[in-house]
Amino acid sequence: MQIINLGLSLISNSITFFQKLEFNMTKVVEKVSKRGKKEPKYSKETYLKWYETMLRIRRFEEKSLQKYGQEQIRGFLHVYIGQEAIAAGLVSAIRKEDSMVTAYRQHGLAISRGIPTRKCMAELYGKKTGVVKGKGGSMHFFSKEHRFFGGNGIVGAQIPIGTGIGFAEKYRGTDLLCVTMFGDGAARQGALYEAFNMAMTWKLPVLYICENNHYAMGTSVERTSNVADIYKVGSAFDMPSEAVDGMSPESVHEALTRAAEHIRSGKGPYFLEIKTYRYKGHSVSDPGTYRTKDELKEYQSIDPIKVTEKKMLDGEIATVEEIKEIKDKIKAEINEAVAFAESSDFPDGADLYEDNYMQKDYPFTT
Ligand SMILES: Cc1ncc(C[n+]2csc(CCOP(=O)(O)OP(=O)(O)O)c2C)c(N)n1
Ligand SMILES: [Mg+2]
Repeated sequence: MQIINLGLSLISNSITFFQKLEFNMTKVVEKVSKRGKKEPKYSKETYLKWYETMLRIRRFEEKSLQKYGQEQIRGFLHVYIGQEAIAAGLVSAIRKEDSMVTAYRQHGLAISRGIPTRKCMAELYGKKTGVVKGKGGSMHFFSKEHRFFGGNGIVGAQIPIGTGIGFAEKYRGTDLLCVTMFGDGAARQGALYEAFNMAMTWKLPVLYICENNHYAMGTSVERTSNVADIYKVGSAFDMPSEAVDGMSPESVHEALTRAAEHIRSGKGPYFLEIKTYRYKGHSVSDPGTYRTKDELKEYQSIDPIKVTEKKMLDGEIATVEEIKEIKDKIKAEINEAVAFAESSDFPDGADLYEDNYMQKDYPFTT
């Protein structure tokens, strides 16, 4: 009986051994066939989220440029085209409850916070269904619900505002932070130096981000200071500071995650200089004579949307069909946003007296 049992156990062990061997062989073959392909660093969901965010912003702004050309949209229009990888990284690395404040080049950031494109488009059209009821336009989006505090036309004005929001979070004892964004031109403003000093002294939860797109209107970074590496400015305050590749959502995400962790642990502010590039002019009226076509082409060859799309296809993260589905969805969304804006009404004259400090129950002072 014992001999029979021993025999049976030997047979069953050998089967398991061969099953295991076969399984391992399959794995080896898979590995060999995938050799040369880089394993994706992040999940499919993350790549798709980045791609969709960037594409939504790009298509929204292309459409707004077109509608500006047709005189449907008036006033100022500063587009974010080329800088979208920053907005993508912010979506994955920053909490919805965190707040954000920025300058006038804001459509992409507002969309990344979750403000619906139809409300943004209606705002560009000056309609009462816009994100600030048609009273702000392109430069002055605001949404308490999305913790988006604007939208500022005065270069650098938002830096002390973001510092103040950070102060409020610390005072209330939350673990939230305020993402305070500004351009390379704004980095030369005196307000930045005062704000950095206070934020470090009081260890405020502020994530300062300089979106260095190389130009302040037509003036290059090199012409505004002998310190062309703007992140170095933080060292005057002993603020942790880094330069980041702003053409890659991965790099942006990683730097933001590192910075946010530092801030949330109570250690105070963090400064990231995110190096990026704007493909269009400063605003719609800019002929762009201060830069060469080759420089523009160089950055267009590393367009974050194209690169991410290629990466997803080459790495078999997403199929051609899945990408087409996203493209179609966004196209329909942006067309719907335009239809919504065009069919909405302009504000009434009497609306001028609402949503300002004259109102008794003004909702944004508490
Ligand atoms: C205090 C102040 N000075 C000057 C201007 C005019 N102005 C508007 S945008 C701009 C350039 C700012 O460049 P940057 O901070 O790099 O932002 P970007 O436009 O590149 O996003 C200037 C000088 C202004 N709006 N406010
Ligand atoms: Mg700039």
